[in-house]
Amino acid sequence: MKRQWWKEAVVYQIYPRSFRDSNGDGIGDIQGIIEKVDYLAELGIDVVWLSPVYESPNDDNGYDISHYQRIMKEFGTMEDWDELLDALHDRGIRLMMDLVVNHTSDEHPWFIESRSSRDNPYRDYYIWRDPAPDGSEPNNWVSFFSGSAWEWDETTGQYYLHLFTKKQPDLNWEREEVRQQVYDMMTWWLDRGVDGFRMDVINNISKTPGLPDASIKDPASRYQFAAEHFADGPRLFEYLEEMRDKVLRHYDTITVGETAFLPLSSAADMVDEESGYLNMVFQFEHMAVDAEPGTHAGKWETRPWKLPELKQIMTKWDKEMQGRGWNSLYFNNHDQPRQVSRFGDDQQYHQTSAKLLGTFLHTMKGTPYIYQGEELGMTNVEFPDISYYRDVEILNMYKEFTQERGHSHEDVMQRIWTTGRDNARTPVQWDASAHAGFTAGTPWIEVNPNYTSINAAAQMNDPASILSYYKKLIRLRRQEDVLVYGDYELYDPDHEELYVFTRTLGKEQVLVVLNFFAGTPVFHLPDGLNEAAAHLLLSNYDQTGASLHGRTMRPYEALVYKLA
Ligand code: TEU
Ligand code: CA
Repeated sequence: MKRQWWKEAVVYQIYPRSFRDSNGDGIGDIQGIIEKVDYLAELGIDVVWLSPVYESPNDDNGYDISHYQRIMKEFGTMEDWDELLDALHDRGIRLMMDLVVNHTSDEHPWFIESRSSRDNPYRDYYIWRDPAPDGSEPNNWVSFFSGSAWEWDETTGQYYLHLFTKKQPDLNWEREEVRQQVYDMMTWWLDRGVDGFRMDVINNISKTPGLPDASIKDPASRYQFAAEHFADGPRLFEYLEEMRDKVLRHYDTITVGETAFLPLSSAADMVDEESGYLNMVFQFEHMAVDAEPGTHAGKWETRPWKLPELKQIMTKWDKEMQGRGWNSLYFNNHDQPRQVSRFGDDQQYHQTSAKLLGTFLHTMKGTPYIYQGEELGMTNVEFPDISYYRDVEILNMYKEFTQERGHSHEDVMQRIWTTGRDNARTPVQWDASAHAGFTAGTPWIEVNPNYTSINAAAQMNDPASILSYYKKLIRLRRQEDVLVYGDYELYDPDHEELYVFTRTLGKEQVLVVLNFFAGTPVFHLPDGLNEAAAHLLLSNYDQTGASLHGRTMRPYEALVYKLA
């Protein structure tokens, strides 16, 4: 396993719309980020992953791009972007941009051309098909955001494919010119000084030829989830190899593919250090550990999750990558509910459980990703009505579930409170002033009412705060090579409350003991581990130095010990 800077890095994701508004229009912007680069430097992170800031009509908050080489006017100018890049680089922080090339906005010039006529040179930049004989959609694929994945276009009498909203038409990667346009755009950004890319749904770019119907998962619905036809397509690696050889290999980049539904073996091939194409991927198996499979509600149907299942998933991914590739480590991003609410306890054990989850993500083997506000223990939000919500996925699902599937308003609101993406998109809580110091204006989405108690200002100088603890975690990884490159070994896989593992690098060994719940189980030092020379590296509780073996754990207690 080669030593690489991106293996040693901690990445911080910024969702610019909700990070900090500098000009009072209620929308976060690049100047707002520039105001906070010292905060990021003090936190100690090494890379910023910046969600899309390109020109966009914001149907999906920037994941619908209408010009890849211009900055969205709400976020500022290209001069602002240059200033941000310099401000980050001056502090030794690298910048990873979001590459969204499975689809564009329907307001992109390419699509405007493509939809204008069947023989337009840009026609097959996108995926157009005749209607089925009865006039309905070309196949039965459902969109991620409710309804058919096809939209009828009257002008040319065909449908176009959109796995996401109808304002996000899928690009046709089979067209060589499309691929070359993407590679030219990537090169343009890399030559401007960008240090890497997070690649949005990058495994979706190759579809099953002929676009056949998906198998029936939800008999009550006309449309069926079709990941079998777009999550691991026949030309995916051909395209990524071309991207690697034409662009990536010429730069020292960090790359992470967002690869929901990509099988483990394909993911390992994708990130293989010798023969692969990207540094790492975001896998999603652990993001389904609390989902009730098999219902029409999919991710919106949740159930209590089981720790042994999480251990099994994380251990499987570690073993598959061992000696071959590398993993990302995350629980949060702009698409996921807040981890302290989902996997911790955002009431009685808010601070302790937030620190527990942070300890897990920063002592496992892989590159940790911190999502904005995670370092503050920001929580989910329960807005009283659908009118408070902004996310197109939520708004479409609310309509589908209440109008087409007969769910009550109360039932759907509960699902949105538990799982909705806007949980992660309420403005970052900087202080206890109006709108949490996010904006001097009216925020585009309401601030979580708990900002008066959960905010950066209240934690900045508190050594016991979640923020202070995250700084310690990041420093610990930097000082302990074993936490970056050490082999991971799981103990007691079936324990329902304790996650116990070691990291070993040569003679160095670290033991991590995590109590993921509020119970008080007794910890038994696994056979073969020796605590004689053990000393504490980090904990979310004060420690008395009592022996490890036979210790009664406290609620959400995290222990990180150097054994050798
Ligand atoms: O997400 C793709 C994706 O898999 C998510 O849509 C996820 O499946 C869904 O939110 C349910 O959890 C990427 C971006 O991260 C997301 O914000 C965009 O909406 C989407 O692609 C389209 O670009
Ligand atoms: Ca603004």
